[in-house]
Order: sequence, then structure tokens, then C-alpha cells
Amino acid sequence: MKRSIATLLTLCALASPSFAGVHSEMPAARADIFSIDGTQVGTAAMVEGAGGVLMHIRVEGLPPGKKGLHIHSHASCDASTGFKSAKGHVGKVDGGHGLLNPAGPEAGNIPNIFIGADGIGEMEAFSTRVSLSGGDHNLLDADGSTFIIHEAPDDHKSQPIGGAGGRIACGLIVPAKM
Ligand SMILES: [Cu+2]
Repeated sequence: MKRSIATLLTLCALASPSFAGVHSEMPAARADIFSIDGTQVGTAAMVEGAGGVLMHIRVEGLPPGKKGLHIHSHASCDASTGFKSAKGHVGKVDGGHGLLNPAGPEAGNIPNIFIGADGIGEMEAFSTRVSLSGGDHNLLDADGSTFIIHEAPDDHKSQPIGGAGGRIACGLIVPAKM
């Protein structure tokens, strides 16, 4: 029995995104991601390199399919507001949403996450438009930031959110040690 618990803990540790082992002086952040009913459905790890921020997001227990995933501009995940408390995308500009928008993208725009039939989704992304240590789009600034997963895919060009629909999960981005 003890062995099976230890094995389970090892599997859980492996399943959580982490950039442990890279240079400890690099700015880092993490997020615990919750669904609208308050269940934790995932975690994220982030680390800043010389040219941008690498992020790894893993979720489980969400509806299958391609889902819009953005970085929103306020550190608030109030489910009673439908997670609207997280406000708009980091670097929001009218008409500027979308990775494929000639007038975009906004700093908080990142690729979709794909969730399988088993409810598990995972992705890595790299953004040169945000930071964890300063500048115009520091995710750890005074009002913080959040990951938001939407109910539908982001088409990367429609305004204002790529047609991604309602917000189904939210995670506060907080400082972390490597
Ligand atoms: Cu969004």
C-alpha cells in the first residue's frame, strides 16, 4: 500500500508543469487553474528567458476540444462574475486581438490549448510580448494577471476575443521559485 501511494505521488509530481532545474536566477511564475465550480483543473509553470516567457499549462477534467487560452490583465478569478473579474487581455487594443490579425496581436494572445476526449489538455507556448520582470506587459505587475480558458476555440482574428465565447477556467499567475 505504501508503495502504491508513493507511485501515485510520483505520477502526480510528473504531471504538474515545472521548469525546475533551469537556472534558478531566472524569473518564474506559476498558476493553479480552477473551473467555474471551484474545482482545481490544472496548473501552469512559467519562466522568463532572454527573449521572452516560456509557459507550460496542463489541465484535466475540462470538456474536450480546442479552447481559447489567453493571459488576462487582472489577478482575479471571481466565479460569480463568470471570471469577468480577470478583465480583458494583457495589452488589449481595440481591433488588435489575434495572432493572425494584421493589426495584432495583443500581448496576452497565445495559442489555443487542445483538450482530449479524456479531458486532459497540455501545451507549451513561448511569448516575446510579455515578461515576469518589468516592462509594459509584466505579468507580475501591481494588478497581476490570469490565465483564462474559454469554452470555444480562438480563431486568432475575430474581434474582440477570436470567437472564443465564455470563460470556463481561471488561474492567478503568481511569483514562483525555480
Ligand atoms: Cu480571453
